[in-house]
Amino acid sequence: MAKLAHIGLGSNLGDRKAILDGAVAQLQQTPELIVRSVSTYHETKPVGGPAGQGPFLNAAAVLETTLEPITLLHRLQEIEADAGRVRTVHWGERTLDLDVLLFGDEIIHTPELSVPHPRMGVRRFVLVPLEETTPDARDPLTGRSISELRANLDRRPSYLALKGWWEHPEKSPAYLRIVRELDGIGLSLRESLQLDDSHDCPLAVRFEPYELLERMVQWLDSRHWSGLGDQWLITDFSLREILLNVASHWTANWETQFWSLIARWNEQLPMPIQPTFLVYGIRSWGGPRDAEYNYLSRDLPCLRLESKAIDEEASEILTACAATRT
Ligand code: PH2
Ligand code: MG
Ligand code: MG
Repeated sequence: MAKLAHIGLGSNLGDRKAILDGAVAQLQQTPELIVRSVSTYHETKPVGGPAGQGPFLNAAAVLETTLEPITLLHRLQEIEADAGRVRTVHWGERTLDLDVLLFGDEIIHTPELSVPHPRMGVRRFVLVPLEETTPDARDPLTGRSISELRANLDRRPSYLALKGWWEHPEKSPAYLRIVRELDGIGLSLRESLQLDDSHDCPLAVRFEPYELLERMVQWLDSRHWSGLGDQWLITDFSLREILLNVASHWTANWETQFWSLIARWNEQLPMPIQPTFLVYGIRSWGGPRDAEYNYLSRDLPCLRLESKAIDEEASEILTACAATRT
């Protein structure tokens, strides 16, 4: 059975237009697939990677194919190699980059291939061309359409939620670096609740859930932040994470409690701003708490970190923030 695959194309070296045209022609010559549509080519500033790279031409294409996802990936790699791509520097300049963005509604996590593409929800240079070809295609991770994901990046203020960072004092320098380099507004849970670092008393013991909820919703009330313009708001927690933390402490039946809190909040409190995206550590991949993480993230675009060192994490996050604007 043929499926629809969405791919991203990029080039920032050589005759970029001819290279993208050539890649599309090679796709068209592949027997097991039909090129349904190709977006226009968008010139974009390079995001991440070494300094001094030239601008990219980015595009998206919709393919109908009977190939398995991994076989499609290998075919894309052959086309990249034909265009003279040499894989030396990670995120370095490339004559041609072809990425599988979506493959039907499949969710694939293997060492070789992750679909949906792990960073597509935070990348304007991916979503804008993709929206031209298929605005209604759905990202199976968030359930959001491509148009919704793109519109999410246009919302202001931009809001970066660093899930669970407040519990890890060793992440504090990275948090401060992110706030500083984004020239954003930081909202730290410990400071806001005046928790002192010395004792780790669970939040649920110190605060009645509804009181905590009310405070947090007030901090994140979009009316406070409407004047931020293009500045980022950064929190070292996510609202849902704290609610879940508190609710699961108060009752074994935390799921019901969680949703009744949300229902009360919808009735009585102003709507807090939703994160533009949420950041997870790599340890959440396939780990024992995966179900809980998926539950928390649900419809939110997420960045799952690949870095091992905390300082690299900060760079990875800053790159993702830049990609939302580019
Ligand atoms: N691809 C990257 C890293 N940075 N920046 C732009 N503008 N366009 C890209 O396609 C791109 C990038 C990694 O694949
Ligand atoms: Mg890429
Ligand atoms: Mg690639």
